[in-house]
Amino acid sequence: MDHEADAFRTDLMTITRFVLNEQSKHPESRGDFSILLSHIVLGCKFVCAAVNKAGLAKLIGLAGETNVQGEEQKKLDVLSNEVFVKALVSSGRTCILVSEEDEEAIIVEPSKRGKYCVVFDPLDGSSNIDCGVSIGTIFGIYMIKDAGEARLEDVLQPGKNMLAAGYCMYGSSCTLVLSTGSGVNGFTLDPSLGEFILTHPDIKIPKKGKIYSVNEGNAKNWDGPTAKFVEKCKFPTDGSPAKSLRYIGSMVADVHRTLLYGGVFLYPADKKSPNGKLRVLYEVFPMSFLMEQAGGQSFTGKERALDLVPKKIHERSPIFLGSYDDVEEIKALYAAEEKA
Ligand code: AFP
Repeated sequence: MDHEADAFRTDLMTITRFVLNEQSKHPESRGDFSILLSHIVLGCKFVCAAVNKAGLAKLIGLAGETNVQGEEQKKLDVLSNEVFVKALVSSGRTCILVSEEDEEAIIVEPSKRGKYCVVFDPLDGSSNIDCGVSIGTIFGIYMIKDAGEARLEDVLQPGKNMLAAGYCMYGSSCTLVLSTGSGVNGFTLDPSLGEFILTHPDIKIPKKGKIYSVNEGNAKNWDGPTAKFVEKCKFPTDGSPAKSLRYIGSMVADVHRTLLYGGVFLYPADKKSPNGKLRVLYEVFPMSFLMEQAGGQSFTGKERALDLVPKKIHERSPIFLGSYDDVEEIKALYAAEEKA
């Protein structure tokens, strides 16, 4: 990269410009999707600012307690949820919202309704907040089947029906990764401009990776194929070098690294949690959508993750996602077990 030229770059591809360019490829488009996305981007900027201030907030009072002004402080995940729900409803483009924070789906009142359903985790990895580890927002977007009526079935669709998916990572920088179904692009927030700028165009995951990412503390409860795969990562029998282990415990950060460097992220089923831990609608589907769009794969241990049809909005599923060849190995181990 020519850093000198970069320092003086004046022709910036902002996320708004990028989305409008995409929109112009569809002359029939009325701009509804661009408007929805601009509201999601606003939510991400708001949460980014709140996360950056989280350490500072401790000086004036702990989350959930009262600060020196006597005001009740909201926990960051509760605050993030409120921010996204309000941003999405006020876009006038949504009809059903499913949030990790809310037991029930939110059906938007008719006067504010649009044709999109948004499933999201407003602040995933929130148990990491207090130690400053990267956390993020994950989202997926569906279109409603019948514009006249909003029903729960509109969000209980397989992930392959999603129109778009993405995440925003609040880390050393704030990065928004998005796919609208034709590749994956990454944008970094320039704090001086308050704009997300295209910094990672057309992300492609390496075909095979050198990293595996899993909570090994659950190993004693794993099934055979998962245990065999991890064993192969550490003690390969084909002459290839052993893989490195990297696990942050914050899905957005673990998946972001996997997308850029390659390798595999797994949250398998185990004896204690036969459906794994991660939620289908707002963790498994959006991340699987991005992986496939970047040339990788995503598998549940039984099927392609995006083919799964959820029956409940907060359903969980095991997940293995990442570099094409690595996931192919996991699929072969499950196929062999089924045969045996
Ligand atoms: P929290 O939101 O409770 O921190 O959970 C984060 C998460 O859902 C996901 O981001 C991680 O990949 C996963 O859980 C980590 O789970 P383990 O702590 O069981 O490894």
